[in-house]
Amino acid sequence: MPAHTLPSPVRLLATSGPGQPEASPELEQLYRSFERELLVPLWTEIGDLMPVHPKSKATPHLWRWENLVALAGRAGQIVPVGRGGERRALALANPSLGGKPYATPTLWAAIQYLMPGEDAPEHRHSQHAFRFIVEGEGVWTVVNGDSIRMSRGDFLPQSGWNWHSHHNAASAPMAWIDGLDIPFSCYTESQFFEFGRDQVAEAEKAKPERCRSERLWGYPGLRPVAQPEQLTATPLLAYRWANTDRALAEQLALEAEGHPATLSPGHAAVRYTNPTNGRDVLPTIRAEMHRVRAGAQTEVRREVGSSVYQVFDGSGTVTVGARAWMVARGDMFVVPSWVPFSARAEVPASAAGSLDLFRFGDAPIFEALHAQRVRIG
Ligand code: 1HN
Repeated sequence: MPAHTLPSPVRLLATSGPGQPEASPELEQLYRSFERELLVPLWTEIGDLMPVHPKSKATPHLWRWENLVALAGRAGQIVPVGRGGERRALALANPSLGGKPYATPTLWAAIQYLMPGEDAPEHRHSQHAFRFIVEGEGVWTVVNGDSIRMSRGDFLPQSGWNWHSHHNAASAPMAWIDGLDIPFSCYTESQFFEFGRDQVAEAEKAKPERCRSERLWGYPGLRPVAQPEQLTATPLLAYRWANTDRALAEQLALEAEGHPATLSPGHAAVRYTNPTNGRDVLPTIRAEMHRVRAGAQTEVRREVGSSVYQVFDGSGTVTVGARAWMVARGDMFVVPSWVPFSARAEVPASAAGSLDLFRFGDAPIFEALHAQRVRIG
């Protein structure tokens, strides 16, 4: 049997510095013995194990929507969607996460594309997911038999272990983004997956304007008394753009009238919540929409945990750590843990515009563990 060896990154080297022993032949021998026994002394490691604040492996990165859509469209021409591959989805791979299809250490983000008349087959998984639609319409997603219209600006949470399939009922292709907690569930080795029926009944491919969950749960401040009091994931399966837009516009209008309503001057924000408890829509994923008034700038914020943003509308500049990008509709970018983030909305040449940013992140995980911290400024 070959002796165990530690992978080279943890091969023990005598180093100089505070708290380090003098290099000597005896120390070398001791370190080789540690290696043979698969032991690592803390004094050589503590700086990496316990940095003074989070130092993310992920890097800030931006993907341009025009490239994402162009490549998804090419895949639409030559890659069929069906059982086995399951989804025509292209995942954003953060350049410093070892080639894995992970946008951040906890979050998966992708553009998904369906050609006219196409079906993405039914399955379910324990990972929590959502869809957000930056442009287009015509696809219905069927979640446990409830057919949900997908249109620009809508947010559709889909908690783990619910059956789902998608159907493009329109005569044009449609793209949208998916977010899932796949990296987190991989890291915690908690994944389950099951195939569903190969064909969804035609009757389930209904195209209602409003899905059953909206008809039951979609009224602010009103809950159906017959339903459970507390649900860990939201029972409301579609959050419509008209409501989100109105909520943001009113925050800015109230601010202009002198009433406190916004996060900071010119920066309105809403969080999508579970109507049974007011908490995040999904156990592992927080989702929000932010609106920055033309010419305004958000405060600089650092948070424990990572986020992915998609520009919903408008244009401006986003600054993530040492990177800054001019962004426009559809562009997606990553804000790693504890990296400072701010956004400034461009002043458009004509008409009053604002910068709308859809954001999703892993904050519920850290809040549940009492590990959340935020620093402003
Ligand atoms: C999935 O089921 C969807 O239902 C999207 O649209 C992305 C990525 C990995 C595994 C399952 C969807 C997915 C996924």
